[in-house]
Amino acid sequence: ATANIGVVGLAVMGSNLARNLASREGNTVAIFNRSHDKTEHLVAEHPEAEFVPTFSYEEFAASLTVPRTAIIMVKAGAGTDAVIEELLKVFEPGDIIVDGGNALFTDTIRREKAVRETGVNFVGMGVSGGEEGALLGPSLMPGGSDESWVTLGPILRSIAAVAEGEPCVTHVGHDGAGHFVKMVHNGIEYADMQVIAEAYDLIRRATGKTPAEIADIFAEWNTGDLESYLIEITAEVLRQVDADTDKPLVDIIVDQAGAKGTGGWTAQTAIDLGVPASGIAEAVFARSLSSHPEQRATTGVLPGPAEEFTAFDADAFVEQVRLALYASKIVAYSQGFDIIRAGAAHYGWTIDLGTVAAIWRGGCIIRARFLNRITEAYAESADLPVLMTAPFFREALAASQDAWRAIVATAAASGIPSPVFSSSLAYYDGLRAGRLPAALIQGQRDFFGAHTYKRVDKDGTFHTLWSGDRSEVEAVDTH
Ligand code: NBP
Repeated sequence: ATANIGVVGLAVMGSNLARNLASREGNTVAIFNRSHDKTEHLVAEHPEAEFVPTFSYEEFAASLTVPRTAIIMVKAGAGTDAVIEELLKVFEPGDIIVDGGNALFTDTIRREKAVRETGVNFVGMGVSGGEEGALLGPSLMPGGSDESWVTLGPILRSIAAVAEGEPCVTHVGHDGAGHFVKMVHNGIEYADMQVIAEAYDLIRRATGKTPAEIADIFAEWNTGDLESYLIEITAEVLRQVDADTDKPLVDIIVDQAGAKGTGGWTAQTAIDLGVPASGIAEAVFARSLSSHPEQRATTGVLPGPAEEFTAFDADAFVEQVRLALYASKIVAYSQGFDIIRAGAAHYGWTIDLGTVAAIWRGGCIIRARFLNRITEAYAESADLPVLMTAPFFREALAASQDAWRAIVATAAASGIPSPVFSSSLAYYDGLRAGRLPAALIQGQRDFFGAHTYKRVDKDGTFHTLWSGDRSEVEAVDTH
């Protein structure tokens, strides 16, 4: 046995992660793929890497030093279960199986429980940063047991991205905590991308600026509070010109956004946990709306404004949009951390929210300067009930909200869709509201379903005899 770590699954993510591992001092990497040609190809292409190519699970296990540690990077779902089954035949108690695929966290909880019974450790690990991250340094979100972190920690620290001197990896929490946090990362990513898209759309429609001019605006924004990978690549995409037509590429791309599902998982999980992550959910729905051409054929059928608005002062409008984007982004992150906190409480994980923000500063798609502020907010107050109530964010929201309201109002009046700008504002005002019409909802629920209500002036649970004499009775709370 000569390899200290192994990788199973050598498609783009697995081979890049294997190369990343092999490039770090002291690592020898056993590699295995179901189809042998990928293994042979990787070895042939990278003679410089310390690989031990293997062609059976037995050979793979025999090449690993004990405790054996293998990272699985195969298609999430049945592929992962198939590989775990094979590895369990050749691994021994104390060995570690890491699933680096995009697994649904509930699958990870199930797998961890089943694998633990064999004495082998199972770690579900979120990996963010795409192909380039896997090769040069991803943000890593491992869950699993404390015991496996002892062996895994140093290896993962050596391959992770580095942000401000710190490797972007932490032991997030037990069993499915890592995949849960990765899922929420992706949900936040959906919202972040959508608010950027809404900003671009509003600027373009209201100022008539070209995509290249708007690229300059995003490049400028990338030097301030909004500095982030997504703002940076937005400028690149907007500047791209199509070689065939000489038009901006963004005008040639079909306007139907795809999705691989992790944003939807985040929204579903938020609903299951009762967390109002409306910005993230709206971002998921915005993609689904875009992808239904048969429904969108209602263009010109449904009445409404002409989706036109001309900004009187283009520069001032652009600045208002920047502030609206910033405020909506704060809401999306606040909602995302809310989901993590609720998930941790529900599943019994201890998750340090400030550290989660810190390990997202490098390697991953939502890496941003902004995340430092989140780490600081939780360092000051670890049990902050709503992230955006931290002083820094409160001040940012105070400074941006007039612009935010103006932009949402303009978008609504002009018929320009801005689902995340506007739903984030509604959420924000919902939190601020002293009293909500939820009281009326309770009245309605009591009317048709005898669901009872509480009173503001005394304890207890009450029901009005709506179909009787409409007097109130104290009810036994069965909920
Ligand atoms: P794919 O998701 O395309 O999966 C292809 C790999 O899965 C190949 O190695 C294939 O082996 C293997 N595989 C399958 Br399919 N079924 C298998 C089975 N029953 N037994 C053994 N191996 C099986 O690869 P990827 O795009 O490199 O992604 C790998 C994982 O990383 C996925 O879970 C993905 O969601 C996750 N991820 C991807 C990104 C990204 O940016 N792409 C980012 C973060 C995480 P074969 O060669 O024999 O067919």
